[in-house]
Amino acid sequence: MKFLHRFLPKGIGKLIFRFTNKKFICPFCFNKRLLSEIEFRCENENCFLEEDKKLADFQKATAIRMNKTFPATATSSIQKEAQCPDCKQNTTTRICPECHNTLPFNIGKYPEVMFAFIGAKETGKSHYIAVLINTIETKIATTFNADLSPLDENTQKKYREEFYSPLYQRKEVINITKSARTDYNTRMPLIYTLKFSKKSNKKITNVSTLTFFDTAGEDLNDEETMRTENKYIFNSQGIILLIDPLQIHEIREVLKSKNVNVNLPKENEETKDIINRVVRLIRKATGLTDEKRKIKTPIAIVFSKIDAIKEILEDNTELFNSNEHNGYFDIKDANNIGKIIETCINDWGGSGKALINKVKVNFKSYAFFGISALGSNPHGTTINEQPQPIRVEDPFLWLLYKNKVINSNQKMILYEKFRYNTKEVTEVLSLVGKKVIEWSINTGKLIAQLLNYFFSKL
Ligand SMILES: Nc1nc2c(ncn2[C@@H]2O[C@H](COP(=O)(O)OP(=O)(O)OP(=O)(O)O)[C@@H](O)[C@H]2O)c(=O)[nH]1
Ligand SMILES: [Mg+2]
Ligand SMILES: [Zn+2]
Ligand SMILES: [Zn+2]
Repeated sequence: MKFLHRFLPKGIGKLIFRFTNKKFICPFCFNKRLLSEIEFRCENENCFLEEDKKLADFQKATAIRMNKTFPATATSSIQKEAQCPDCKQNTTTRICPECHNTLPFNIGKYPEVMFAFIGAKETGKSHYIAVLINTIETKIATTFNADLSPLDENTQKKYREEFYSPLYQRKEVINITKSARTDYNTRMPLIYTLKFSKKSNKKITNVSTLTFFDTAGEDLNDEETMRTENKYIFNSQGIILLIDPLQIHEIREVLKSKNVNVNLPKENEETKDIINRVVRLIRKATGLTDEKRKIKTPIAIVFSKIDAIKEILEDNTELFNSNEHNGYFDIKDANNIGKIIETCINDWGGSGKALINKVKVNFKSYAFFGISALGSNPHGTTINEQPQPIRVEDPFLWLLYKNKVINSNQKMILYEKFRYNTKEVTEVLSLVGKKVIEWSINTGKLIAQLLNYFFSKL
């Protein structure tokens, strides 16, 4: 194929080569490579085993013995199957040439959307991911005619064992996330296929590969760890930054003064410092050194655990009424909620104001949200009932909307405005019209009278 391109006119050859040799980003090591560079791993249990140094490096293991790996034979287009040079058996296991992790079977086929969940220790990131995925699978699936399916066994197992089972089956809180420096499992993403279909005939209209990355709060205390262990932050198409209102000094003081009965967690790392690190990292990694230019990655600033501060937010009932969204991202509702949360952050005083300013100065696209994964405060390490989430889907849908995966109701709002305005304009025009006609008739009458008078004098 590569050879044939040489005989085609230069432009067309280049175009075909680019089309047939697209690039992909590995969801494990984040290297960008050509699809034709993807390698294979033999699946035959009886074939030779060999030391896999690249995979061992990724897993920080001393040595790993695995089935043999070998390059693809095609130089362009996506090769889905290859024959092991030793045992001659066919294999469909495709691996990243850099880190040797098994790649999602549909890599490069659909748009890839990666979301990074960040925030200080114990802000509620893991509980949020657990409840969000369940909410997408159940609620969003119905209101959006969508389907979220784990892409492989690893995702299915990881979600069930680390997120779903403790919360939904054993009714326990999820363990703190271990540092990716000591546990490579933390770096393993949850990868899903998200499909949307038509209500009428269930025809698939849109497919994306959706990847979620949980972060260990402690890894965000050090920029070097973030650069090496949390590469997804600067490779993601959306950032969800969680802020725990219970870790904010001013809010804790109000809660104490009102004798509100909640277990207050430790006051962890300042969110402001985390944003500073994230900004520096993204700027360095993407070469965005011009401080006048803003970061394009959309960032959702999310107040977690809003259930615990209900008493100091009591007038804001809207915050506690989940929105159905009904097949689109509801912009009007999001703006209302955003204002409530922004005001709340602003009211902390100096540090809250500084945080809002930092986000606005550095990010082109940002929005404020309020959510609760559990709906109530856990008792120590147990929860009383099934999670009763509040508004967990809002930031997620906003990021999908920003990535053009779903639509907002902005067009509908504009259309309504236009219709309303058209009605007003028509009314004004008909009034003006009437006046013009009246005026013409009167002027006509006057001219007729004048002519009459003029001719009678002749
Ligand atoms: N009231 C309330 N508490 C919550 C909620 N979600 C989580 N929590 C509490 O917050 C604690 C920390 O939540 P995690 O999800 O483990 O926090 P994390 O951000 O993943 O923490 P690290 O893994 O250490 O970075 C939990 O053990 C719960 O006690 C919520 O929606 N409401
Ligand atoms: Mg966690
Ligand atoms: Zn890789
Ligand atoms: Zn083999």
